[in-house]
Formats: sequence, structure tokens, C-alpha cells
Amino acid sequence: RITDDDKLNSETFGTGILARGHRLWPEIDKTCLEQLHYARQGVGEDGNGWQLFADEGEMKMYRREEEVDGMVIDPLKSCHVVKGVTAREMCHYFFSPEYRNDWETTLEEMTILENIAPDTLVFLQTHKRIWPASQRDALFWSHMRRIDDGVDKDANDVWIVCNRSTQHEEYPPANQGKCLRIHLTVILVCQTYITETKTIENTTRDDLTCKITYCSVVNPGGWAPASVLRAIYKKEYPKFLKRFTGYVVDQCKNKPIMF
Ligand code: 18C
Repeated sequence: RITDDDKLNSETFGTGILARGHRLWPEIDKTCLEQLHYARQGVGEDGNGWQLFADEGEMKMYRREEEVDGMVIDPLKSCHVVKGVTAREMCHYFFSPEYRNDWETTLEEMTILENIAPDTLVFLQTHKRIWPASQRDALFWSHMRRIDDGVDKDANDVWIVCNRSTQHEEYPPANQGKCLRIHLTVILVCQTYITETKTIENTTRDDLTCKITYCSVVNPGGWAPASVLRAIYKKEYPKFLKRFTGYVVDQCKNKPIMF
């Protein structure tokens, strides 16, 4: 039985308690933990096969060249450091559908197919077409939660959003032949750091640093030339991370800090 306290906890702390009875829950929970573990591994001291392809100030992006059946699925790992916002604020703007159109530049349409819980949604998105290739859509669950496993000891708090493709009976891929369906696994991991001399009560935005790790693997769902895909990645991923983080900083200015 779900109590009012459970509801409050779910909304406030992202425990996933309201989503627990859902058919997708075992997969959501398992994927979040796996992806968090993978994101925490970083790229290793010597790059470990990861190639740096974008290096702009604090933002670093790495990719590994990988193909499956001739299709490029290069995994991406990126790190960024942003001042003046918390991990929860970053994740809030990434997860919440009402802001997506403000920062997601490749989006054409977004529908919420299932509202599983305040911290767990299923989305269908159509993305802009790159002529002459077919248009792409993506159907995925999205889950936001606070991580309290004691691993990041120096951080004040850790929040994640994890997105992964799933199926939906009423929305099969290539419905009416319009779109090819991409397959994605994405995790955004954010950690808040506060100036050492401050406590939560007397912290101002000048005392906040948010460390971000964003990892993604996108299968384009149908053949596209490798060189074209890699050119899209190279341009679109840095554009996304700069635009998204800049958007969150702007939104949070002059608002009370949300821990
Ligand atoms: O994580 C991000 N966004 C989340 C919320 O929307 C969510 C969604 C991810 C979908 C990403 C896939 C987008 C495909 C877009 C098609 C190409 C459009 C390019 C338009 C250019 C004007 O997790 C942030 C995602 C940041 C995405 C960066 C671009 C990734 C490119 C992936 C290419 C996929 C195949 C495109 C096929 C083109 C064929 C020539």
C-alpha cells in the first residue's frame, strides 16, 4: 500500500517507490544501477580506447568507434563542470517534459505515452529529419532518482536521469512507414559540490559546483553512412551539452536553490 509519506518521498527524493509495481520497474532499476556504474568508470587514465573529440573549457567529450551490422553505434562519454546549480536542478530540467523543447534542438514532437510515477515516464519523440535519410523516432522510459549509496563521499549529493528504449504495443516501430526507430541508452549523472566552509543553510549559488557525466549509445535503427553519422555526433553532442547546461544555469538564476 502506498501512503502519502511514500508519495512525498518519491517526489522529493526520487526513490522510485511509486513505480515499483510497474511491469517496467525491474528493468528500470537494473539499468539505472548498471549505467551509473558504467558512468562512474570514467574514461580511465590513458583514455582506455576513448578518443577525445570535443574539448571546450571544462567540457570534454570522448567516443569509441563501434559498429553493429555495419551501423555506427559509437558510445559517448562526456564530462562537464558547471557553476551555480545543483545536481537535482540539472536532473529536474533534463527529466521534466515541460522544458524539453527549450533545450532539445533535434526534437520535432514529444508525447508522454505513460505517466508511471512523478519520477518515471515513457516518451515517444520524433526528431528532425536529415534529408535524404528517413526521419527517426525514439520510444523510451525515463527515470530520475537521488543516489544515496555512499560512493561519492566528497559530493554533497548525487542525482541521475536514465533513459532507455522500450516497446509499446500501440506504437510499434515504423508505424505507417514514416520513421525509423532509434535505440538509445542514456544516463546523466550529476554531483553537487559546496564550498567547504558553507552549510546547506548559508549556501549561495556562488558556492555551488555541479559535476556532470553524460553517457549515451544511440543505434540509428537503419543504415546511414558512417561518415555522416560521425559528423552529426561531432556537431550535435557538444551543441546539446553546452545548450542544455547553459539553459539550466539561466533558469536557476534568481530562483531559490533546489537541493
Ligand atoms: O539525451 C538527450 N536527450 C534526451 C531527451 O530528448 C533523450 C533523447 C535522445 C534522443 C537522441 C537521438 C536524436 C536523434 C536525432 C536525429 C538526428 C537529428 C539531427 C538534427 C540536426 C538538425 O535521451 C540529448 C541528445 C543529444 C543528441 C545529439 C545527437 C545524436 C545524434 C544521433 C544520431 C541518430 C541517427 C540519426 C540518423 C541520421 C541519418 C543521416
